[in-house]
Order: sequence, then structure tokens, then C-alpha cells
Amino acid sequence: MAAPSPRSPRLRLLLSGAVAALTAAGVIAVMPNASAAESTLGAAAAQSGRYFGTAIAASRLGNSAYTTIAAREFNMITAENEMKPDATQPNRGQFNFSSGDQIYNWATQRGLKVRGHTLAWHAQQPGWMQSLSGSSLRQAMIDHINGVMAHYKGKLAAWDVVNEAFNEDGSRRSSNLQGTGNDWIEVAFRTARNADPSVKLCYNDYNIENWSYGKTQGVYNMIRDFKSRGVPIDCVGLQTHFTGGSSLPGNFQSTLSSFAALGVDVALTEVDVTNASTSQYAGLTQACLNVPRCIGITVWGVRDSDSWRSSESPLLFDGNGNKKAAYSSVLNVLNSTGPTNPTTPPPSGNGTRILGAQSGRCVDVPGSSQNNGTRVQLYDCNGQSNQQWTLTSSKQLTVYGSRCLDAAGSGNGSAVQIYSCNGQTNQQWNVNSNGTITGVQSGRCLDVWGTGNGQQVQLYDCNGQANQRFSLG
Ligand code: 9MR
Repeated sequence: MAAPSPRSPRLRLLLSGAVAALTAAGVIAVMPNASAAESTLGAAAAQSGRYFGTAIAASRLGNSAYTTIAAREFNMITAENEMKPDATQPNRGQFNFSSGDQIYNWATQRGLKVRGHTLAWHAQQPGWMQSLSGSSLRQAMIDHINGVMAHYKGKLAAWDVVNEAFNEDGSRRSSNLQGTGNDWIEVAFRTARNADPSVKLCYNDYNIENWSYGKTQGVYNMIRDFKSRGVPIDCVGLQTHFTGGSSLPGNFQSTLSSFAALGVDVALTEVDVTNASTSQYAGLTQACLNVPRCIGITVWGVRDSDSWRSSESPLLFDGNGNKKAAYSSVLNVLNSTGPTNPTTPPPSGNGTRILGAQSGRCVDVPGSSQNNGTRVQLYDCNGQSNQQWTLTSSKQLTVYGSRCLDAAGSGNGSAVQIYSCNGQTNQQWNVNSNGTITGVQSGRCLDVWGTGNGQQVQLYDCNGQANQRFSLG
């Protein structure tokens, strides 16, 4: 998004949000949710910096009952089929983004974010790809990732780079992609990172919700291996299809926190539940809220009649667009949590996470002006005060020119610095030319006005410091 003009009313709004955020950070006050409960899923999830999304089908965008609910309730959109390989590259070398763009444009025109789904998958391959194998298929996969990601470069919150690559027992699914060599998944992720360094890269799968299940362990071991070897991966999508016989496992939260402890975000990406069990919907929502790196929930469709398994009535709205009991159970859980308690301690450890004011961290510029509203402000792009950032394992937040955020050693209480890179490696956090830094969590920004070369900014635990204002210029 473009940086607002300093004189714009919107900016003043943002500044007041920033002041509130920073004051909250400094005072370390417990801020109960004094505001009225939010009345939509997206707004309720946003109270804790999360999103609530849905899958959209381009063919239904002409249905106003459908679009009214979708635009009102959700703030993250996944194309149900329109960004898959068969849709985006029907003939080799000929890309087609018409349906994908229809959804992208519909969403972004309404201020909704978009997740990309999906780049490399054994299913929904175009016919020409299905018939390839070996090095020819490997090259086709790379070309496909590059072609699709180039089109959506800088526009999406995340990409499901690889989808459903494991068997139920935790071994690799045998597919034409697997046949190109066991390294196909990491090649896909490395290709994706190069194609668009600004987007979060996710591995996405179903039946990985139960921690003691073989498939969960198989995926977990792959993510752990990737993190240990520096293969770029930012997130794991747990599809969360509690339908067709599976249900919410008691250890779901452990699964989420175990993945998160590897240094990746987690998200529930395709939720639906047999007969929309209220207890399961409430339970899965609560589990996500209980895990700081669970960044959002997406349900796989709007109304039951839109679902790929409509006979199981698994969604939050009935075929007439009425809110179901499950809708209320989810909304109540989202509202019961309210804004994240700013005293929640940030996770200590490997330096892959930087939290905003809500978690008791702040940005400080030593020796800078303490005057309100000077050059650097921390806020959420929508003026909300509960900012949150996550650095990827490769320490990427996209930024400008010669400025970097060096996350080395950014564990609890240690310093993170923004400064001229001067050729130093692994410092890929640059301020955008429009003055913003886009956070990994959708819609969050660090806005820096007039940053001067070589000026230092440090992020650290606030320890009760109040009224910190930042000046780099
Ligand atoms: O909901 C999608 C349905 O319309 C398609 O026919 C189907 C084809 O494979 O894909 C469905 O979406 C799937 C998603 O892309 C990946 N996880 C499982 C989803 C449900 O099958």
C-alpha cells in the first residue's frame, strides 16, 4: 500500500493508533477487551492480529447472496480452484490468469487479502503436465512456479507452494512429481523464494492435525529438516478437513505449537467439519488462538451449498446464507479472546520472530526524539494497534535500497538493527521505496519516514518503557 501523506486525515488516524500501541507496549498494561464484541468473523479475528478467510469460486462471483456474505465476514480469500496448475497453465508455456485474477481483483477491491493455492501438486495438473516425467517434469514444475509467481509477485499474503505430498503413513506420496527425485519439494520452495521473496511460502496438507498420526510426523520431519538446512519455508497450512470421518483431535493445539516451534507460522487453510459440529469449530478456533504463530483460519467455502462436500453441511452458513450455530460458536471464541494481552511474553529462542507492541516488544531508536509522532511509527496498515511481525528463517522482510533489518541473534531481549547493509549477507529487510515495510503477517506494516543511511533502530523487550518514539532522520 502507498504511504499516506503526512497531512492526510488517514495518517492522523494511524498515528493515534500507533500512539495507543506504543503506550500499551510501554506500560505493559493488561488491556481487557473493553470494546463491544465484533460482529463479523474477520473483525473478530483481527482483534488478535489474525485473519478469518474463505475459499471463493470465480463462478459464484455473480451471486450477490454469496458475495455479500463473503465480503462482509472474511478478510482473507483463497481461490478454490482458479490458481491451480490446470487453471493457470492449461497449455505448456501459455499461462492463463483470467479466473485467478477475477478472484484476486474481487478480493483486493474490497480490501481483502489473498492466499495463493497452489503451485506444485499431484492433482489438478493440466493434461500436458500429467504426461511428463523425470527432468522434463522437474523443469516444467520450475517454469510453472516462476510463471505463476511472476504474475502475482508482491500481491499475495502466502503461497501454498507444495500441496499434499505425503501418504497417510508419513512417507512421500508416489506421484509424477515425486518421481522426479525426492528433492522436488525443496526445489519448489527454493524456486518460489527466488521468484517472489516477499510472499510467505507454505507447505499445505490434510490429515496432519493429529500429532500422533504418521502423516503429521512425516510432514513435521520434513519441515524440521528444511529449517535445519536453510530450505526456505515460512508456514505450514493444516487443511483441517474434519469431515468424511475425521474429527478434531484432542492434541490439535500441540500439533500447531509443535510446528510453530520449528520457526514457521501455522494456519488452518481449508476448514470444514461434518455437520458443522459447534464443539469442533469452537475447539479448532480456540486452539489457533492459543498458539501465537497460528496466524489465521480459512473455511473451505461460504455456504453449505458451496462446499465440495455439501451433503455433509460442513460450513458456517446454510444454503440460504443464514448463520449456523457453528458460526456463533466460532465468533464467540474469537470475541472471548479479544485483543491479545500485551503482557504475553514473546517466545524466546531462535530469533525468527519479531513481535510488535502487543506482545511487549517495541522499536526504539537510542537517543532519538521522544516527541510524539516523529519520523518512525509502528502501526498496522489498517490503523489497528496490535501489530505483529514475523521474520522468516532467511530473515526476510522486504524493504528498500541499502537498508536492512539484521535479525541475527534476535532472541528474547537481544537487539535487532536496521542499518546500511554494505554488502553484508542475510540482511534482506529493506524499506520499500514508498516508505513501508510489509510484515509477513498480512496487513501489518512498519512505516519508516525519512530513514537516514546508517541510522540504527533496535527492537527489544520494552521492560516497561513508555512513550518511545522513533526518529531515524
Ligand atoms: O474444493 C475443491 C473442489 O472444487 C475441486 O473439485 C477439488 C479438485 O481436486 O479440489 C477441491 O479443493 C481441494 C484443495 O484444493 C486441496 N485440499 C482438498 C480440497 C478439497 O478436495
